[in-house]
Amino acid sequence: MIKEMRWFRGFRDSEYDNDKETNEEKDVEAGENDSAKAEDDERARETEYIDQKIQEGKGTSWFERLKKGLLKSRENIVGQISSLLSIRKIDEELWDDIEAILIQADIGIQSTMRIIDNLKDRVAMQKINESEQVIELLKEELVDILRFESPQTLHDTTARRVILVVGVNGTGKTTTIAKLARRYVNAGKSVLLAAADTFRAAAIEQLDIWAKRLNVDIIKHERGSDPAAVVYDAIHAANARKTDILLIDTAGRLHTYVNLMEELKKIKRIADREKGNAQLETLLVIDATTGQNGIAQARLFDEALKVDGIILTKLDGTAKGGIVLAIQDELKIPVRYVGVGEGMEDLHEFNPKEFVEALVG
Ligand SMILES: Nc1nc2c(ncn2[C@@H]2O[C@H](COP(=O)(O)OP(=O)(O)OP(=O)(O)O)[C@@H](O)[C@H]2O)c(=O)[nH]1
Ligand SMILES: [Mg+2]
Repeated sequence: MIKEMRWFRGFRDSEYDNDKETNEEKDVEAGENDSAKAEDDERARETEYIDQKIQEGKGTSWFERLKKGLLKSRENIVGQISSLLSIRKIDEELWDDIEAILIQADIGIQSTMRIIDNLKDRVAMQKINESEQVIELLKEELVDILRFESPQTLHDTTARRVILVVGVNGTGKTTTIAKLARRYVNAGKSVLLAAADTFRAAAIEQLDIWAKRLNVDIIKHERGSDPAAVVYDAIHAANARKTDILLIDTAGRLHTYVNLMEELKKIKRIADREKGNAQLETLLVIDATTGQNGIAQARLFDEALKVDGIILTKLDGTAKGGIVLAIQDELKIPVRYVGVGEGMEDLHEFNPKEFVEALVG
């Protein structure tokens, strides 16, 4: 995978490092850029990679895929707690050990404390002395923490929607947009994509290949153009065509963090002003493998942009799937989707009960 994406990464790095380039290096690069064939080859490779992602995971049930994606976390949390419970009686030391397991699975101190307190109360009240029964109670507590009432409007599926997808670079914004676009197309909705990551030419190109593969339209401008102008055009196109879903891809990195936030705020202002009768949602993509750092990111994005929901990607790459609980409990922002793999089928609408079942069931 990493190999196939090298062109995009290489392109990114050369763009980021533009300021540092010497003239000599620029000449060399100009020579390389002249080679249209090389670019065609890279585009063909990226297209092949995308086609592979579309095929991946087909044929297995979504629950099996979710379970498989959460395997590392499952082994980490359930494996450890079950083996503890099978050999130990319920005492203070056992609670301390369960607490330590939950904290190291990134469930967060606040959530863990609450879970342990509730478990202790219930065990005392129900006079439970079989340690195996504790795991059932634990499941219920986990579901309870994850059950989060999101604003009603977000579930109004009949409204046209403008979905602004934000997040730091590499978290999975563009590929998640592709996954969402595909879901909406399969559900019979009309979809339009907006390439508002104008910082990198490769970002526009990547979204463009996805659009072709998914057979949806895309609004794009030149690299370096104002992303708010792309959003303005895309929203007007969506309004005129009465498009059900407009998905906006944004940059994850600019020269500075402040620039990025100012750019995103501007995009959001324009989107809000021009959206007509569509609903505007801001979804933040977080990479689960970044652990508690993802929570810090979410705080900053929420402060600047007021985030409506979170998409947590790469849960398949971590044993600390407990981060879902920490996010939802500490930030009070609903997790809307979870990503458990690179395949097109690996994005799941977040359902607490199913998630806990897949995690500790
Ligand atoms: N394992 C795994 N990989 C994922 C998941 N979601 C996305 N990825 C991968 O993460 C990498 C980065 O994804 P992108 O969609 O390009 O990320 P981005 O946020 O658009 O990145 P920038 O455009 O640089 O800001 C790709 O290789 C994706 O296939 C997931 O749920 N699991
Ligand atoms: Mg991207």
